[in-house]
Amino acid sequence: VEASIPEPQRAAWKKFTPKGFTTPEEFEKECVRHIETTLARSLYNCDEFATYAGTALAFRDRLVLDWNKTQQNQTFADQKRVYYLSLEFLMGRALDNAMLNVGMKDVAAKGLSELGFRMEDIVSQEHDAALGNGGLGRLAACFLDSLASLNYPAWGYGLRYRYGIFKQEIVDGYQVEVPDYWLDFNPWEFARHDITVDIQFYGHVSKYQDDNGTSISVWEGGEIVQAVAYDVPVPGYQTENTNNLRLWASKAASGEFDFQKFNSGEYESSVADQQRAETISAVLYPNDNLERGKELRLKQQYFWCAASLYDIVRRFKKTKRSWKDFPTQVAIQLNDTHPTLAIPELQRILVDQEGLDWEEAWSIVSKTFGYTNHTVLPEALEKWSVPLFQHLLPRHLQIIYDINLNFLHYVERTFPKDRDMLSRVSIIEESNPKMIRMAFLALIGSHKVNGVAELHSDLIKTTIFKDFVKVFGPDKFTNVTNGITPRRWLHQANPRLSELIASKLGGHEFLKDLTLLHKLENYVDDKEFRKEFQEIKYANKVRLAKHIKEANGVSVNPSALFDVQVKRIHEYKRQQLNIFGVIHRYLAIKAMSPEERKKLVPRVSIFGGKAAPGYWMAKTVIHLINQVGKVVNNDKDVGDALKVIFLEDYNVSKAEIITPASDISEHISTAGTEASGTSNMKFCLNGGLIIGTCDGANIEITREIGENNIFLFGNLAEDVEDLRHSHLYGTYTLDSSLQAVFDAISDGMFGDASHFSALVNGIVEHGDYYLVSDDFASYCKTQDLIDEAYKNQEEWWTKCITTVARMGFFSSDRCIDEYAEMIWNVEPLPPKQEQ
Ligand code: GL9
Repeated sequence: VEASIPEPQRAAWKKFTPKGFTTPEEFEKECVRHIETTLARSLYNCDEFATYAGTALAFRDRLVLDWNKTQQNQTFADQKRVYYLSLEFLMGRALDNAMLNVGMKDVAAKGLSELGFRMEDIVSQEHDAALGNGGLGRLAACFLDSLASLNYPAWGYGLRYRYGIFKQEIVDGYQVEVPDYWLDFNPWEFARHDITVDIQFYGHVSKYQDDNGTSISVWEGGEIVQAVAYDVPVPGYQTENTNNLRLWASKAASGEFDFQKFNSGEYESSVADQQRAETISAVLYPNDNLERGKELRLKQQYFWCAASLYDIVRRFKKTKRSWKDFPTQVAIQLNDTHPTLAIPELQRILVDQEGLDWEEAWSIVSKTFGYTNHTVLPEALEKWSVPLFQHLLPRHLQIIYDINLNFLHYVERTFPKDRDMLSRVSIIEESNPKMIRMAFLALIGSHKVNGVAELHSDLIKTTIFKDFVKVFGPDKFTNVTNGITPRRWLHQANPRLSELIASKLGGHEFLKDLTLLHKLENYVDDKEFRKEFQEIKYANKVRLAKHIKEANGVSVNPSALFDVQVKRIHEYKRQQLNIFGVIHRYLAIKAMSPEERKKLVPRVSIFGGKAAPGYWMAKTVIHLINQVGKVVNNDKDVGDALKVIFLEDYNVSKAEIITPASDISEHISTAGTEASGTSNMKFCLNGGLIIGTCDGANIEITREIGENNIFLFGNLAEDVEDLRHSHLYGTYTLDSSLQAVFDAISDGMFGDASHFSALVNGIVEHGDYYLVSDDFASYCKTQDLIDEAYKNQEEWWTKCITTVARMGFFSSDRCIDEYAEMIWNVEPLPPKQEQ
């Protein structure tokens, strides 16, 4: 029942609706009030953390007012909404972003300094919201920012993990994982204990006849876990529009059963039940581009899909529209296959609970969903075993079989001569045990499928989804090249550059329309502008050097060329190619005379990234980087010519310091393996150049900024298959400089060689699947070109500035407009002007 203030009393209410602060004094008043009353602290025990909390709560108050209005507005507007379903939202810190979006950072900074604090120190007190692994989760966070900033009526749905991605510590050169408990103080979430959904697991399916004699399936028995909603406001930039991110937490259902147990003295076991229920949303699976088929993961997926769909359907039902309107009111985007269960779940709701017939229901379902594919790596494609599914979700298995049957009938009619086709496109893989191919289910149940960069979107049509292009035609498939939000990745991470650009373009309009950056090309030759641009890069490098000194105890020269590779550690991303290149450089330096060394461009090689806890090869790479760093950084012959740094615990807030400080960043995946990459865009937007392969969005970046402004190398995707074949069956000889690197490793130059034998043997003996040796010579040659290019400073800065000016295409705002038009068919809903 919806309660509401009666009309005659609303005037009184409106009189007292808070307005939010506008001056430093008003901000201070709010901040101090929160510290004194909400936190029960005083001026005698107020540290930086308490001040962060007071500041966050003061801004939260402002956000909540906008958020309430936005949600009201969306409810009354009665227009189509977007629901973005993602198991990961890698949000990072919220305060700085909230201050900038609301446009009150300067006001707060003044207020804080009057209270005796520095903004920078306060902002860095916040714990990252790290509910994601890497690019996929960060993309979801950028999309939420753009959806809110562009006034789209949109909600995100995810899981409220108690533990986000683990914290990485480096101990004796090895990665150690430490749990990330981040909820001690989280002012950005609102527990909605009144918004709950009961979620069923296990049990069995019974068939009954209804009054008309039609048979109906009922899912009975099993156990119930409760989903509780936690809402997080997502503010747009310079708009009152504030969207909602709803995260579900699991809790034991407070049913009679528990109560009985409790009363009969089984206190312990009733508490154990509760703990078991709570494990569903306890922890984020820390794998990137890898699927492991664990039961708890499947439970997470169903729990979240079922709760979200129940919520969406409940909201739709309030409009009293007929079911056939559902796809005109609701667009659901599946971020990878993780939420694919939403498809059979909606079919189940419509058929089993709402009584629609199968065809009618399926036509609604398949118009509602869109599916984004984020990888072609076979080890990342989700498959669930049929027996596990049968056990956990018996009714869904039946529904999937029926979806498959209808689909295969259609394929059989359309391609009567191609018998093999049926087994190739079947949702069920006829293995032992049988497996459910989630990507096929997602594709069949969606009206559009998209990849995340042009090459990737082409590849899915010629590899994993080849047959489906024949079945559905090419129009079902499309591309939306990834993007990043310029608010966080330029304005927030690099405020000085943002101000410099604003001073030339007449304001910050470019943060809402990034294509305006092209006007910077007028300043490429402007002496004053170039000088300031360089000074900003230098200041950002000084800041990173300071961080490196504090974190690693190594002094690096801010005038050196900063070469950065920060991303999850994965063989396909080829950090091993980078570190072998570093060793090659080290050997070259050792062979030089002191005079020759002086002529070198000094270089700092900076690495960062987490390895999945069970991924041994990735952990070996981390170990090798650290060992090389230990040797190189302490070698007197080398000095400033080369430093090797591994930055611990790479995350969003560290990325905000690292990204603006790079001269060259590395995006060097084996061609055809990195679906898009998004940090490549971030580095370019911050005036760094990149070295990269013809892979993912590097290709569009090259097209936009021009071949002269990027350092491309290596084999092409179309040649990868043949090269792999030649490693296995041809006569292949290893490049001699790579051989020298391997010799140095086996000689024990970087410690016990046996630690690295798997890494080396993977290349020398086991087929070099990621083609490190094939690309090594071209990689090293390109690194030499970079040194040469850096010596010509005038030309270097021309490249950097030109790159920034041509990054307009890579705003996530552009992505969201493309999704809205091509896939969702939704319109923005501007905030209502107050009368
Ligand atoms: C990824 C791709 O590997 C990236 O190339 C891509 O930029 C992002 C976003 O589209 O998606 N796919 C994928 O599984 N991950 C990606 O980063 N991994 C995770 O973050 C889990």
